[in-house]
Amino acid sequence: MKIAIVCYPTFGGSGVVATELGIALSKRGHEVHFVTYKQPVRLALLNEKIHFHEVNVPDYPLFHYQPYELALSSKLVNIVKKHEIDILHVHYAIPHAYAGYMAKEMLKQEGIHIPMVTTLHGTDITLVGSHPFYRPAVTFSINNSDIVTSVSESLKTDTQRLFDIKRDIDVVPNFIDTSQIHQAHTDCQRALMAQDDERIITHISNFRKVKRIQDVVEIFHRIQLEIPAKLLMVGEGPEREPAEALVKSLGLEDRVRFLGNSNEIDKILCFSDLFLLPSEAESFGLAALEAMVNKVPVVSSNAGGIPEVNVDGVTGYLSNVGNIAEMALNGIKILKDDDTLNAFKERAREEATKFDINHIVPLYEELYEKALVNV
Ligand code: GMT
Repeated sequence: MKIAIVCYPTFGGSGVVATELGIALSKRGHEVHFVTYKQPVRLALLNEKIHFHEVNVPDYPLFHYQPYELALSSKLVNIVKKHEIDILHVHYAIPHAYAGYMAKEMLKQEGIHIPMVTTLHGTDITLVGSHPFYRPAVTFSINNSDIVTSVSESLKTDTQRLFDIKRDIDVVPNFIDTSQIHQAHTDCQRALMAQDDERIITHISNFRKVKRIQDVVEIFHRIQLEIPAKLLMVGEGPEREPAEALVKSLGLEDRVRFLGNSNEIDKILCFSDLFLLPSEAESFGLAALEAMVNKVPVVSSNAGGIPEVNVDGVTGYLSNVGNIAEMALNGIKILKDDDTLNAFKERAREEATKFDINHIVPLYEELYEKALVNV
C-alpha cells in the first residue's frame, strides 16, 4: 500500500507514534509518505520506502494567521496524485483531519476516491478540540473520516462524551518496538548521573501545565528525604522555569538535573529506577510505556488512559491527580529495597511487551484494508 501520514513533527507523543508507525509500515513493505511542516524528530533515515514532504506556508503581509490547513490540503492533493497514494492516515484531529477531509473532497472532484483514517491522540479531544471555537469542525472531521481510531478506551469514551459522534471508533493502543530496546548498554553509564547508593528518578514530557511538573518536584522532594536519589527532568516547555524555581526554593539544586529535549530517551531510561507521571490528563501515557519497556516502574496519576498502561501494584502505582503524598509513599515503597525494585522492574517490562509493535501495527493494516474496501 502507499500511505500518506500527516502528523506533528515534534517531540510530542502523537508525532512519535505516527513516525514509529510509518517506519514500521515501511519495514513491512508499504511505501510511506510523511506530510508535515518539518522532518519528524524520530525520522532519521529516508529511503525508497520512506518519503518526507514538507508543507510550506509562504508569508504574506495580509495574513495575520498563516493558512496552514489550506497549504496542507493542497499538498495532500498534489502528493496523492503524483505518488498514487492509496490511503491517508492523519494523526491528531486538529487541523489534520479537517485538512485531510478537504483534500479528499478536492480529489473526489477529479474522480480520485481516497479513504482517510483519523487517529485521535488526546489533547485534540480533551483539551483543545472540545473548546467551542473548534468543536463543530472537529465533530465534522471525525464524523466524515472513513475510519476513526483512538489510542485508548478512555479516549474513546471521552470523544463520545464530548462530541456528537455518529460513527464507530476503533481503539488501537499506542505501541513500542521492544526489539529496539537492548539492555545492552551494560552498566547504562549510570555513574554519570548518580552515586552508587542513589536511586535515579526520571520524568519526561513536554513540560506543559497538564503534566503537573510542580507535582513531580514535590513528589521527588518527599522521596529523597527517605531515600538518597537524583531526579532527571527531560524535555522542554513552559513549566520548566517554574519547576526550576521550585527546585531552588526547596534546596534541591544538587539533586535535580534538567536535561532538555533528548533523542536518547532509551539511554536515560536504561539507568532510571522510577518514572513519575502525575498528569492532570493523559489519553494513554506513551512516556510511561517507554519507561516500562526499559524496566522502569511508574508512579502516576490515574488520569484518562494511564490505568490501561500502568497496572496498579504490578508495574507501579496509581493515585488520584494531585495526591502527591500518596505518590511519594508509593515511590518509596518501590525503591525501598533491591528485591522489591527488581520485581517491579521485571513486571513493568513484561506488561510493556503486550504493546509490542508487532501486535499493534497489523491492527492498523486491517483498518486500512477495511477502509479501502468501503471507499
Ligand atoms: O503528552 C502530550 O501532551 C503530547 C500529546 C500529543 O498530542 O502529542 O500526547 C498525547 O498523545 C500521546 C500519543 O498518543 C499520548 O500518549 C498522550 O497521553 C497524549 N497526551 C495527553 O492526552 C495529554
